[in-house]
Amino acid sequence: QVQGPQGVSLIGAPTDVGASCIGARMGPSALRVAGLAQAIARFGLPVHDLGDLHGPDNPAQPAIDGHRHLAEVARWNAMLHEATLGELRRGRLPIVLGGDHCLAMGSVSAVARHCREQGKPLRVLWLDAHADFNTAALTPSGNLHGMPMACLCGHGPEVLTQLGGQVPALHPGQIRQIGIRSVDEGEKRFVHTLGIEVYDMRFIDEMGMRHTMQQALEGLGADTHLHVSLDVDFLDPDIAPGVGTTVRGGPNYREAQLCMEMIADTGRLGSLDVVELNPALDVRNQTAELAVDLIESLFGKSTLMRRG
Ligand code: 6HN
Ligand code: MN
Ligand code: MN
Ligand code: MN
Repeated sequence: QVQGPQGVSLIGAPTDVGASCIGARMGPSALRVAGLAQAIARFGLPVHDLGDLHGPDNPAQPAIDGHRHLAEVARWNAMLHEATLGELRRGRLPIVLGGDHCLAMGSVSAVARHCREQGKPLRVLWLDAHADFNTAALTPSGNLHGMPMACLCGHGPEVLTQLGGQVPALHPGQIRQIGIRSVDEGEKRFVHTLGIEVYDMRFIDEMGMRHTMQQALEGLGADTHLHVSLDVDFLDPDIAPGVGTTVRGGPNYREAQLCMEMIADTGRLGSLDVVELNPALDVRNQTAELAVDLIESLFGKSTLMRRG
């Protein structure tokens, strides 16, 4: 059960400027159609849907110096940074409705700034099939949705690393990556060099989701702010087909539920991204509905049921 926030704010960021495959721009609508606001309101929290941010279109241009659409990605993230920071300062729990995962640069940098101002520890749970630690020199695609972790850790173009007013926005020790199963060669070496704690699918297979989450959540302080960045491709494509970059062998329905429930049990959830949902590839909005179902668990649904 979420403790503390005065309410929840939904911030739509309908863009796919960071991706090759277009369609994630429809993510916010699909999540609203799947009943996200109503589902959260059932927990007795006021929900403020701020509507969608308006930013540049996807120009569909090739990469320049290793980055595709750098100016557009910077614009979207500057707006999202402001919007997220504003909601945090109002004491609300922001939920970013993506949009592709480049948006985490704006949201997480805002969360990091807010925690710095409040003197609160921050932990970021990165739920994803991918590490998203590419740089211009390492990327096979130039797509900025493959680079938000690197930028947040201070490795990337200044216009992105400086979004939060302090570089780096995040230190490797604040990050836990879960569900990882597709990492590019150079990116893999970089993740090792930085010393990121990665709970990849091999780890989850061997240790189980319960042990994985116990470790990922270990050492939280009483006032630690937990940010969850949920890339929908974290989930197994059998249950979540509505994603541009599916990778086989992700967490199944029960594993994903347990992951969310254990986060809920901490009572520390402070902010959330839901990204990479691509309704153009979905089947009857089932991936959006699954995301809403999982977010209910993240807000403590199962705990409430257990208590009757
Ligand atoms: N995502 N590692 C690949 C790349 O192009 O950098 C895929 C990135 C996917 C990013 O799903 O958020
Ligand atoms: Mn991602
Ligand atoms: Mn991904
Ligand atoms: Mn908090």
